[in-house]
Amino acid sequence: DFGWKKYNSLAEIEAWLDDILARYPVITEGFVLGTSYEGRTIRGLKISYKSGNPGVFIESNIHAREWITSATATWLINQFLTSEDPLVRTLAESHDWYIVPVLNVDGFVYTHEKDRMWRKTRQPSEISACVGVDPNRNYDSHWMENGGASSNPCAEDYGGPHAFSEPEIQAMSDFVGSIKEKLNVMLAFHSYSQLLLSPYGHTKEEYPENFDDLMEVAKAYGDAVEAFPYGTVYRYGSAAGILYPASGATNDWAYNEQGIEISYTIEFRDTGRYGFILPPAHIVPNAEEALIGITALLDKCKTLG
Ligand code: 0X9
Ligand code: ZN
Repeated sequence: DFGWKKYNSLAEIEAWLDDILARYPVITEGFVLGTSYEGRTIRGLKISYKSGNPGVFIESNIHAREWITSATATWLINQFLTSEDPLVRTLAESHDWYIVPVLNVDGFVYTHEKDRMWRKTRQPSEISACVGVDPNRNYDSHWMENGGASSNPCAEDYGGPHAFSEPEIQAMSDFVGSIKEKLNVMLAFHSYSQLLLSPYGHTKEEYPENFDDLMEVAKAYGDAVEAFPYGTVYRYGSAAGILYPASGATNDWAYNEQGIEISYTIEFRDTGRYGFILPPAHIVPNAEEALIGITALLDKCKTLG
């Protein structure tokens, strides 16, 4: 059964979502992003205490093996609904939250049932025996440019036969596109490395026009997390600048094509000791850090012009 002392299956997460929707029928609303290649429904939860709040979109578990992301996303949902801490209440009630705990549903199920280290989607290739596309290279934003993705279907960063070839990513595009006027912030949850990555992913020769703001906001997240009891250190910079070129990723697409000016990839714990196989004892501490960091990030956003 569902909890944060262990990692949960997709069925457990969905049953818990149903329970939340039944318990908080006024504040929460379920939404359907779309249908995966294997026919699963991709579900999201909207939390809104009052209309007209700035919107924050959280995309989680686009990479199948990054289980800490959905564990953290569900913990945040629970805090936004149940916390009695006034700072958390203020955060929860002053934003409209759109949260997709598991975007890559097919891959996620595959990591539970067949291969714990699976990353990609599960759509077969027409030109290869290798299965799946890197969904975080499949958005139509500088797709396949500058060596930021592979054209080899067997590669872990295969960009796909064309942009939006993956139904999960097309669904994200349709849904986010339909609410983009309401969205101020896009956060894409990943693991691991403890990083906040801004646009751009496709080049380090150019930087976004609001890069100084993006770094100030990222610093606020990092400082808040480091000051928190565990002293966990996050580094920050542009994705191509401090990590590697990656084109067609969620936060770059949100920034470049949807005009969402505050847009990050967040790489959670750890820095490599356990990597993707992060022990469940890290779930709550990691999620606490995400809550502290997101609070600081959104507070800093309010001070920007
Ligand atoms: O390579 C990725 O997709 C992300 N790292 S991960 O280890 N979780 O796979 C980083 C993506 C950041 N790049 C851009 N935002 N472009
Ligand atoms: Zn990832």
